[in-house]
Amino acid sequence: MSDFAPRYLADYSESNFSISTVELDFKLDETKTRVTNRMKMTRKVATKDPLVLDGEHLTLLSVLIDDEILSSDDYQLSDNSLSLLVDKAEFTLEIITEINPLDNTALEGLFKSGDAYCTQCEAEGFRRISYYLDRPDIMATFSTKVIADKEKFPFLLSNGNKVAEGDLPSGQHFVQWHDPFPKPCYLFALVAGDFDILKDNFTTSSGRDVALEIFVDKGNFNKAHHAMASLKHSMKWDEETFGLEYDLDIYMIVAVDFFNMGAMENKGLNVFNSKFVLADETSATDVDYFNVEAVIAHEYFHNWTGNRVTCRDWFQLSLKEGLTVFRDQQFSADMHSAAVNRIQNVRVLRSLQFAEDAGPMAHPIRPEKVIEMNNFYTLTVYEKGAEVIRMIHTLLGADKFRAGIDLYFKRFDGMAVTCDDFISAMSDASGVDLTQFKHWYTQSGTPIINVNESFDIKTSEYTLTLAQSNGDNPALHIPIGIELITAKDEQNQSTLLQLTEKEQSWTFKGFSQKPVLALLTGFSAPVKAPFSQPDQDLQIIMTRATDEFCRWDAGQKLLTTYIMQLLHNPALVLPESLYSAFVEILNADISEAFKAEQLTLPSFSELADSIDEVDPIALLNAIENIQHQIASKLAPMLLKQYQQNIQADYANDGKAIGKRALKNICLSYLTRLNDHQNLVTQQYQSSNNMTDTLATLSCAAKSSHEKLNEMMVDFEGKWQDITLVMDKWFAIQASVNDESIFDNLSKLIAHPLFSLKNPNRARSLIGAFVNSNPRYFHCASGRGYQFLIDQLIKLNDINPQVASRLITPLIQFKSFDQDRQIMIKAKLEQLAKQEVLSKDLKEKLDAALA
Ligand code: B3K
Ligand code: ZN
Repeated sequence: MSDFAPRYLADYSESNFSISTVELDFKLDETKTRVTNRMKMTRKVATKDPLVLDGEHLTLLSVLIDDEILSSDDYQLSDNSLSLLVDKAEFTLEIITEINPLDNTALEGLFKSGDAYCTQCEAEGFRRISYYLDRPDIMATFSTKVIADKEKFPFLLSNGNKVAEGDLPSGQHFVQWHDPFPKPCYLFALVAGDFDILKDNFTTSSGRDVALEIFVDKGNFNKAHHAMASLKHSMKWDEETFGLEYDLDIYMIVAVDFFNMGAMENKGLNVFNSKFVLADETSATDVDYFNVEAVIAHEYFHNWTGNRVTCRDWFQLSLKEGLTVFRDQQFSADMHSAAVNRIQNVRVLRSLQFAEDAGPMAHPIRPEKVIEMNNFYTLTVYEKGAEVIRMIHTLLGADKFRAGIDLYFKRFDGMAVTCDDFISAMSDASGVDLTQFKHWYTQSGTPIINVNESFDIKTSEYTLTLAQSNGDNPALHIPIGIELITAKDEQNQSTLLQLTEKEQSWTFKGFSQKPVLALLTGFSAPVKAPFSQPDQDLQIIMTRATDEFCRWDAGQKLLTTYIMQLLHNPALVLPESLYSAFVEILNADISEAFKAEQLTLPSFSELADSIDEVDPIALLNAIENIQHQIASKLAPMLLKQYQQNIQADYANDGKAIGKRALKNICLSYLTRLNDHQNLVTQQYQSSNNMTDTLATLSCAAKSSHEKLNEMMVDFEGKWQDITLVMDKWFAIQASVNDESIFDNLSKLIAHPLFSLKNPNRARSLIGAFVNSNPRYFHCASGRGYQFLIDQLIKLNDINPQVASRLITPLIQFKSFDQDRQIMIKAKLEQLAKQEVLSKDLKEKLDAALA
C-alpha cells in the first residue's frame, strides 16, 4: 500500500495474528539504540497469508523464529513493513533493530528531549521503535528492560511495576519493568534521564496504596506541587463520580520540554509537555494553573476511558477522547465555576471547531477515511466528541448515564471496542433508544437550527417551531434546552425539547404576554442557531434568565450584532442600550469571573466564522471600533472596576483569579484610549504574578505602547533561563500590532533561544503570529502568509505533526474574501510543489486544493 493511500473504516478486519507477550530490551545510545523485541505470537486463522509487521525508520539487524535466525531471503522488507511467511500456529518472533533517537526530530517513537530519552507512540509511533502489529486491537502484556549509563541516566522508566534492577559493567545499569495489564503498543512508554522527583501517595477507596511520582528537570522540584495536588484531586473525583479506582501500585508522570502535544496517557507512565506540569505563581498564569490541572486530570481519566477499555481501530478515537474530554470538563466544572467553564468550552467550539467543521478537513467525530492518523487528533474528535457525550448525559440524566458507564466497563473491560459498543451500553443500561442519535457519529458539519415563534394573545399559547438542517443529512436527535422568560411576576418555564424531526413544533400555555425565548440552555447541543432577537429581549435574557450560559450568550449576541453593523458602517454610533447593558453587568451581583466573561468580546475567529468570505482587516477594524467606543464611553466605570479589583497580595483561589480576570479585561479596554497608557507601565512594575505581567505586555503589544520595547527587554532579562516563560515572551513578540513585525519576526527566528525543533517554541512564535496577530498575518501584501509558508517548508522536514497543525488557517482559506482566497491558494500550491512532502501536510493540502 502506498504511503499516501487512504485507509477506510469500512475496510476494518481483524488481524490473522495475535501477540500475547512482548519482551523488549533497550540498549540506549544516542545514535544507535539497539532494540530487541521478543513476541509470543499466535496465528488465529489457518491461511497462508504472510505476517506483515509495521516498521518505519528502522535498521533491521536480525529476525529469529523460535530462536532460529532467518536469512534475508526468508522475509521482505519495505520502507514501512516487514513481511514473512510463518507456517506455525504458535511461535516466538524475535526482531532486533537499531534506531537513532538523536536524529528523531519528528518526536514520534524514541527521541531525545534535552538530555533525556523519551517515547511517544500514539497513534502509530511504536513502529519507529520495532517491527510490530501497530494497531490498537493488538493487546499484549509488556515487559521492558532498559540499559543505559548509570551516571547520565540514573532513572530508567517504563510501564507497570519495577521488577528488577542492577549494575552492569562499564558504568551501565539496567531496570526491568512489567505491566500486568495487556495493552496496545500505543500505550508503551520508556523514559531515561536524570530528574528531580516529587513523591507522594494516594490510598484508593478500597484501601490500596499507590505511589505517585512526578519527574521534572533538575531545579524544577518546586514547580511540581500543583500538578501533584491536581493528580490527587483527579483520583478522588473519579472514585466519587464514576466509582473508578487506579489499578497499579505506581503512577508516574514525567515532564519533558520537547513534545508534540499536551501529554500522553501511557499506562502507569504519563509523559507530559512540561507546560502542563510546571507551575508556580511567579512564572505561571492563572490559565496555566487551570490547564495543568485539566490535562493532569484528562490523562489520569484515560486510565479507564482509553487504557482499560481502548479503541478497536483509530477511526474510533473519539470513543476515548470525546469521553475523556467530557470527563475532564465535568471535573473542572466541579472544581471551579461550572458556568465559567461551560462558557470557555463553548468559546473554543465556536471559534475553532465550527471552522474546522466548515473547512476542507471536516469529518464526523468518527472519521471514515484517514491518510495520516495524526491529522485526526482534532477539535472535532475531541471537543465535538465531548459535546456528543454531553448530549447523551443530557438525554439520559446523570443517574442513567452513570449506569451506562458502569455497564460499559462491565462489558468491555480489557477490550478494544467501538463507538457503537459504547452507545449500546448506554442505551441498554438506560432503556433510552439511541438509534437516531448515532447519526452524530457519521455526519460532519455544524447543524443549523432555525427558530420560529408565535404567540396567540387570546389563548395565551406560545408556539415554538424548530427546524434543523445539515446539508442533505438525515435528521439528528438533538436535545434543546429552552427557558421561557415571562412577565416579571411569573415564573420562567424551563424544559428540555427533543428535536428528532426535520421540523417540529411545541406549544406552551399560560402566559400573559409573549415570553422571551432563551435557547440552548447550557449550550445543550453543538449547533448554530442564527436567530435574531431584539435588543430588549437580549437584555431581558441577560438579566432574568436563570440559565447562566444563556445570560452570557445573550450578551455575546448583542455585541455581535453591533460588530456586524460596524463592519458595514464604521461611523455607526453605538446605542445607549448597549452601554446600559454593560453598566448593568458591571453593577450586577455576580462573580467577577462571570463579569469578565461577559465583558469579553467574541473572538476574531468566532466572528469570522459567522461571516461569508470575510475581509479579516475590516472585521478587525470593527472589533477595535467597538472596543474603542465602549472604552471611551465607560472609561470612568471601567477605571473604577479596574482599581477595585487590584489585590495587594497574591492568592490563587477562584475569587482572586476572577478579580484578576475582571481587572485585566478592564485594562484591555482602557488601553484602547491614549490617556490610560500609564496603567500598563504601572501594573507591569507593581505586578507580583505572571497573569498580571502578561496582561500588561499583551495590552502593550496590541496598542503599540511606547514602553513596550523597554518592558520586553526587561522581561527577557529576568526570564531568559526559564523556557516556559520565554515561550510567552516569543508569543507576545509575535503578536505586536505594528508594521515592524516582519523585521522582528526575522530577528526572532534568528534569536539564540529560538529553535524550530522545539514544538512549544515553534508554536509560541509561529502559532502566536498566525492566531494572535490577524492584522499582519492577513495583511494585503501576503507577507504574513509567506512567513507561515516559509516556516512550514522547514517544519515539513523537521516535524510534520507541528507543521500540520500550524497550517490550519491557510487551508480554511475559503472563509476569507476573494483576494485572500486567491493569494492563499497560490501559496498553498507553492508548498504543495515541495519535492518531499510529509503525509501530514500532503493530506491537508490535497483536501484544501481539491
Ligand atoms: N492521547 C494523546 C494524544 C496523542 C496524539 C497523537 N498525535 C493525549 C490525549 O489526548 O490525552
Ligand atoms: Zn486524551
